[in-house]
Amino acid sequence: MSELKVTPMRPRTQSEGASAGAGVAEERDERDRIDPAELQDEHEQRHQEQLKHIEHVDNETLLKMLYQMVLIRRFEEKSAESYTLGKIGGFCHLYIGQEAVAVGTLSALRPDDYVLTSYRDHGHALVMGTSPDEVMAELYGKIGGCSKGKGGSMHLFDADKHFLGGHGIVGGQIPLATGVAYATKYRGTDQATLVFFGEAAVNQGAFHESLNMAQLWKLPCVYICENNQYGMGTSLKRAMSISDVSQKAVAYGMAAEFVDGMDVLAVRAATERALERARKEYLPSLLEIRTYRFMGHSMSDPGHYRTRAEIERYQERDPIKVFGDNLREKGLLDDAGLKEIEGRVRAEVEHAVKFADESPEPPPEELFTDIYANPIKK
Ligand SMILES: Cc1ncc(C[n+]2csc(CCOP(=O)(O)OP(=O)(O)O)c2C)c(N)n1
Ligand SMILES: [Mg+2]
Repeated sequence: MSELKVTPMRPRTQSEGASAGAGVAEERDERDRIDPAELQDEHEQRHQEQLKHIEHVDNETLLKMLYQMVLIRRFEEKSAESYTLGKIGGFCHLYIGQEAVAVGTLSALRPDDYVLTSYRDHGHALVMGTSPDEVMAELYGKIGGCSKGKGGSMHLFDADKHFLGGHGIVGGQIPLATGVAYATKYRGTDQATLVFFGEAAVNQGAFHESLNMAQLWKLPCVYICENNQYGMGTSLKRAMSISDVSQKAVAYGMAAEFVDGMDVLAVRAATERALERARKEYLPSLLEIRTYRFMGHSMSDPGHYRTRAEIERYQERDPIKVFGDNLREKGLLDDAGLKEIEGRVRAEVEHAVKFADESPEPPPEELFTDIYANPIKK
C-alpha cells in the first residue's frame, strides 16, 4: 500500500489532525478562528515554498503557466460580460479564483492522458488545448463551438484533445473516469486519467464505489477534489462529518495528499507524484486541492451565504497575483513581460468573442447528430 501523505495548507493543531468521532465539530470551529499574525506567517511560509518550487521548473513552462492562468481569468471575465448582455444562456459556472488547480495539474500531463471534469469546465478545456474560439462559441450555443453549440457552458467536450467533458450531474464523471482508467490499463498503456470534482460530490455513493474499485483493481486514475469549500450556497462544514476530504482515501487504502490550491506549483508537484504512481504502479490517488471561488456558484448566485471579509481573505492569496509576484522576485518577469502576456491574452479573448458572435446557430438537423442512439438513421 502506498504511503498516505497529507500536506496541510495551514499547519494543523494536534486536534485538527484527529480523524473522526467526538470533537470534530469543535475542531472545525477551532479552524475558523483566524489570528492575523498566524495568517501572516502562513502567507510567508507559502511564499517561500513557491519560491523553492520555481527553481525546479524551467522558465518557459513557468511563463506558459502564468499565461494560461491569465487566459482563463480574462476569458471568464469576458464570459460574465457576455452572459449579462444575454449572449450566453442557461447555466454558466465561473472558475475565477481556482485557475491554479487546472493549470497546475494539467501542466504535468502528457497529451495522451485523459481528463474529465464537472460543469465548471471552461478552464480545463482551455488548458487541454481547446481553442478559446471554440469554447466561447460553445458558451454562445453556436455551431463553431467544441460541442457544436449543443452542450453549452457545462458540456464542453473535445475528444481529439482527450478532454471527455464537462458533466452537469454532480459526481457523474467520477465512475466514468474510473472506466476510462480501466480501459487504458486493459490496453496495457501507461496513460493516466485525471478526474476533477467538487467537494460536494464526495458525499455521493458514486465517489466511494469508484475509489474502492480503483484501489482494488489498481486503476491509473487521479481523483482530484477541487475543494472550494461550498456546494452551491452550502458550506462544506455544514454538509460533511469529516471535512478533510483527503482522509476519505484512508478507508480504501489509497494514497492521498492535501494540497494548497492557491499555489500553482504545489499543485503541479503533487500531480507529478500522483502520475508517477499511476504510470509506474497502476495505482490511483486522491488529491484534495483546497481552493476558493471568488465568484458565485453560477452567474445567477447573489452569494448571500458568505461574508465579504472571507472573500477578501482569499483574494489576498489570488493565485495569479502570488505567482506573478514570485516570478518577478526571481527576475523571470517584469512590467514589460506582464504587459506582453496581458496583450496576447486580450487579443485571443477578443478574437474568441468575435468568432462566437459571427458563428451561426446550429441548424435543426443537428438535433439528430452526435447522439448515442440515433433512431433516424437505419
Ligand atoms: C446529482 C446532482 N444533484 C444535485 C445537482 C445540483 N447541483 C448543481 S451544482 C451543485 C453543487 C456542487 O458543488 P461542488 O461539488 O462542491 O462543486 P462546485 O460547484 O463547488 O465546483 C449541486 C448540488 C446536480 N447537478 N446533480
Ligand atoms: Mg464546491
